[in-house]
Amino acid sequence: MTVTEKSMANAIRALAMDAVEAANSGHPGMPMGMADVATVLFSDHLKFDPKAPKWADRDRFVLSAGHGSMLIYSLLHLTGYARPTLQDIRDFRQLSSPCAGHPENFKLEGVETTTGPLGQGFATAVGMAVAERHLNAVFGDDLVDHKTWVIAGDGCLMEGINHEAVGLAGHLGLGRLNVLWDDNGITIDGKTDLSTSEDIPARYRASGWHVVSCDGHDYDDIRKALGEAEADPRPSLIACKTVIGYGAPTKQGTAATHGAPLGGEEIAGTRAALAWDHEPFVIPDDIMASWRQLGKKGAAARADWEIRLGGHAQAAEFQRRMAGDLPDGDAIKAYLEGLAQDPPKVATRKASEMALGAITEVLPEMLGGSADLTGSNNTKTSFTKPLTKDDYSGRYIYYGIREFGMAAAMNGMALHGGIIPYGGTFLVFTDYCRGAMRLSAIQNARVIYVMTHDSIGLGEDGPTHQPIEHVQSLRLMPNMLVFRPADAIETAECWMLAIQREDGPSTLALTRQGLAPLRHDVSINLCEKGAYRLKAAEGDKRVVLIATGSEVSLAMDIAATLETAGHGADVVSMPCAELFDAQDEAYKSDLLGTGGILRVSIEAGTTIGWERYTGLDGMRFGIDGFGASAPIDDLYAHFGLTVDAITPQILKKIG
Ligand SMILES: Cc1ncc(C[n+]2csc(CCOP(=O)(O)OP(=O)(O)O)c2C)c(N)n1
Ligand SMILES: [Mg+2]
Repeated sequence: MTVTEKSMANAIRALAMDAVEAANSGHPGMPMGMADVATVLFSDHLKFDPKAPKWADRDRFVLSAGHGSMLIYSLLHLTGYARPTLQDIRDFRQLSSPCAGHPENFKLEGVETTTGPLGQGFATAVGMAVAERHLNAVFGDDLVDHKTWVIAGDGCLMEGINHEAVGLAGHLGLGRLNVLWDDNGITIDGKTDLSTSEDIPARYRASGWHVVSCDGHDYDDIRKALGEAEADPRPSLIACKTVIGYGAPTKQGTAATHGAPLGGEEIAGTRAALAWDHEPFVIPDDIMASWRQLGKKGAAARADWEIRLGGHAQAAEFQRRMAGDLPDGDAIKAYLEGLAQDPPKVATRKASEMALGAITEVLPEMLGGSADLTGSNNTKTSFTKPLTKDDYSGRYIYYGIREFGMAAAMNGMALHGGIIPYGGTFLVFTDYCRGAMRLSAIQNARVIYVMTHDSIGLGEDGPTHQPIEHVQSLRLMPNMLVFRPADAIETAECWMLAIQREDGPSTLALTRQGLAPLRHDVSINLCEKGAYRLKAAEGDKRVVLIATGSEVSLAMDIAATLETAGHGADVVSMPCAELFDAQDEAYKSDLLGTGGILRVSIEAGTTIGWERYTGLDGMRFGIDGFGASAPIDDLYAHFGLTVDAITPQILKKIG
């Protein structure tokens, strides 16, 4: 008997409901509802090879509705990826299993991106689609010619970030992006008409998308819609009308199937309704064989691609870029040596632009952008012409006022490979980016956030624009490196550390205001250890001043005053607290001072957390309320961040 598509889809349904039941937790409804659509996608459209999950020219498949993780786990298992094994699926949601609650890109090959926070998978896929077009423009059809497919739910489309992602994809004409919308009319609270009456197809069409719909349980109709989507030059939304929890006799079509085990009785009823009379986790040989056969169909395309790569003039450069390796040589050595000759007094945002000039010249994989603050973030260089719908070879994206969308798209580019994305906005608007920054960190994605206007130093725009808690709160985020350089040389050093870091994101917090040069020696990257002694005490050491960014020169001035008063003071510049934390104890205690030495921190932001370095008996200068609107010098005076305000307090403390 030939195996029907329905029975292949039912294998997904069975694995999903049984795994959720075994874990006593999870989301069976979505995989059961989208099983038919996914079966058609994997059999007729998706270009993939389970034996080569990292094949650079594979289609990218993003399960944006990450709660339906059992859908992707089932598909990976059935089509023949090495993992997940059946045992992995049996252990769904257990510590030992790569089948985590939501798909994690670092746990399973075939999972292109971590999803779960609704809307972000979709927005990440936009970045993957940009990466594909850009690399295609650089390396040609022979090496780069693939599509990006997304399965998204009502929630992904309802999130605010969807507006940003859809707008960007439509504007950039990303025709190889196809989104399968699980149009089941259900979310957790019940029917979608509880909370929305939006005309979603109209919104997409108005944004330059092609929209088509289908009955998500009718194979011919699904096939037709997917074919139309592939053929259309615009990005496509395929509205797949589905029944959540398809097959569950009393619960299908209801929110009850969304996020809870179906229960023994309902599962028995589902088995009967689907005519699936196999034990839990048992896939009959003929159905498994059909799936495995389907999983082999991409091998020939992959072999052809390998041959094309082998004979390609740009093969080595393509492989270097996809591997994420930097080219040989020191990208900024000459630039740094030039700086050292005549260190300029510039804002670190300007110093960042200068460093980027040198870096983007020699690193073609750098692809920049800004959320409508190009002239303020100083993110564009003469080597990065605009990336547009008409010229994808460009290396600069005008993201528009879409901070969250920009950050998620950058994740997609980094995860796609071949690109090191960087993008800017004001530091205060990291609040808008934060969900995606967190996913950069979780996913070990090399994304560089260029965040300018990093304190009250921006002056007159006032408290809404003045970051207070931002630097410190980003330091709290695991695997995020936060750099706050103090002058042009530190800025260039921090840029290189961010670029050299292959396994995670970095944030550069940069000033609007000019900063005096502090460093002259460029023989080694002093920022590498996160903190270093910029000035050693001349007199008998009583104080260690620890500062970052714009406050380092203030610390130098305070130290000079203390020395004049007969008290030796070290100044420690700490451009990256996380890198400093990673040093050995000897380095740390030598730098911070021990045994009766007063430690003082100065940073124009929250003082919370600085006890970590100053100890409870140290002193912390910063700002623990919101900022204010005034010229910069007035603000520093108002918040007590001046030599005159701080020095007497230190003198009093050391008696
Ligand atoms: C940003 C975010 N907010 C809330 C949630 C919690 N959540 C998970 S699924 C879901 C409902 C999603 O509805 P839909 O996409 O229609 O999925 P379906 O119920 O159809 O499977 C919610 C609110 C989340 N994962 N991410
Ligand atoms: Mg839904």
